[in-house]
Amino acid sequence: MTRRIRNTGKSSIARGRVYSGRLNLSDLFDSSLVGRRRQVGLEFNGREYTFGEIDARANRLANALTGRGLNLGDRLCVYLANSVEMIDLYLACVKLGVIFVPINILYREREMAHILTDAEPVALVTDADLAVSVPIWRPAELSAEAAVMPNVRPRVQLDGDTPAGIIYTSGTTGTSKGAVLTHNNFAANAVNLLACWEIREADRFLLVLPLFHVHGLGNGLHCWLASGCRMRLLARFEHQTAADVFLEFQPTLFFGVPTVYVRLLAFSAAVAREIGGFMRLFVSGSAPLPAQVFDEFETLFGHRILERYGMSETIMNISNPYWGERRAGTVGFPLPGISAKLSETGEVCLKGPNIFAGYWRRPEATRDAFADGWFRTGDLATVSEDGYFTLCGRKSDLIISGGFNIYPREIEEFLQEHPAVTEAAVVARPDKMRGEVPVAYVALSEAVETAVLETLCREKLASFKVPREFIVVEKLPRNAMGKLQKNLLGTT
Ligand code: MCA
Repeated sequence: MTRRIRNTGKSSIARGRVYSGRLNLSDLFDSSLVGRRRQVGLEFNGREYTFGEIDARANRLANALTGRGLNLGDRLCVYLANSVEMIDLYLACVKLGVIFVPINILYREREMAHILTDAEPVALVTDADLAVSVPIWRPAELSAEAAVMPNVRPRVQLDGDTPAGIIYTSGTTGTSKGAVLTHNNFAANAVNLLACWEIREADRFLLVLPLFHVHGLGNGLHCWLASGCRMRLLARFEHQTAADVFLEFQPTLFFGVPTVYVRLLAFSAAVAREIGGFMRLFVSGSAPLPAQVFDEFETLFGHRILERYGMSETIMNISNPYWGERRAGTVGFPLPGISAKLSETGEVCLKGPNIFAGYWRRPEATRDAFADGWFRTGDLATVSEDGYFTLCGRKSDLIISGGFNIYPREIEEFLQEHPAVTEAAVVARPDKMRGEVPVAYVALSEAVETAVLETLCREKLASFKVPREFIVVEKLPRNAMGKLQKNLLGTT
């Protein structure tokens, strides 16, 4: 007897239609959420969650969000610390094709205002008391609504070009742009990191980085879900308790910014050795890792940190090898599928499936960011004979403190709003712990205590942007054309 295979799908010819990455992020995560549903996938705040529970929570929440009117392509802003609720929201958005817009939890209202106007979200999910222009949804209310919803997967057809998230480059008015990252961008990144850093189900992953940035979200959360390993998530990194967490959880995999690694150098030699014994891979990024930290870390923990290079617009681009030499001070080679070249001026230009779709509602800025199809990163680099990239500066004025980007112009404009401040210049001061910290030079028209300026900054700006020192000068150094010469301002 011949067995007949019935083709149940209706076929049609849709010429010109692009079928892009129909195995979208949701499908990629299903290897864990469905495939390993009885396994414990997550530990948070002393509770364990199986992948099946995480999937069910996200399905129920997705149904609750649909009930509140969210649809494919809508934006949802999220201003939350790392938590299970934040993961629920992200996965629900992924399932619905709703665009997830995380906001740095350290931002103040002033810094969020531009993002809320620009992204035009349906709502902002937060438990903070904020006076903002969009509806606020409380996580506790959403969870209560979700709890009575069915655990049924939303039926939304998505392809790989669907935007999954918008990551804002900063909160500044005018200059802050939302980088639109698609399902394909995130998927290409996760698949690359799994392959290149050998991330497996057997890993135990300690995630301490904030989920509102690409490092914690695109690398952290995605590598966890795509690999099906067990992840312990912390609300935040706390150096005082970090040694205990390492010893208790015994991770094999850890992602950090250089500030975190500087903190880990304070562990005793015995503790560091023990941690080094069960750890498999330490990865560093978001800011340059000083070669001295790399060396000291190796001496103490017996591991060479793997440094890599990424951006919000591109997720990961260039990485030191897992096998092979991890060279201090360099970021290694372009990841598979990614091409990198240096422009005439030494700027890193990139092509690949990881490159974002463009800036949200900014066609001009998007056009400017590309040259002949290559994304211009704004980062300057050199390449060694054997192909290792070394970053050596930025085209624009940027300070990186503890892995957070600071645009000096934003702080300068803020300071100049004070009636007594006639001029302000913010520059980077090297800092052993944070890499760099901002320092402000101000010219005043009338006497004002610098403590007053500091308090103002503390009230209105994210803590990492508050200048660590205010230096009063008569006037700022300018050249004959009147252009500010920041290089003449001492920072030590
Ligand atoms: C920092 N602070 C926080 C938090 N993080 N406060 C509350 N919650 C947080 N999650 C503030 C504190 O208010 C304090 O400000 C200052 O940071 C330092 O706090 P401390 O306890 O001394 O922390 P630390 O040991 O110095 O460590 C800081 C940190 C933080 C935890 C490493 O800098 C951090 O989370 N960095 C990660 C940033 C990140 O994920 N960047 C990725 C973006 P004050 O001193 O004023 O009181 S770049 C990216 O995504 C690209 C793609 C890439 O390549 O990765």
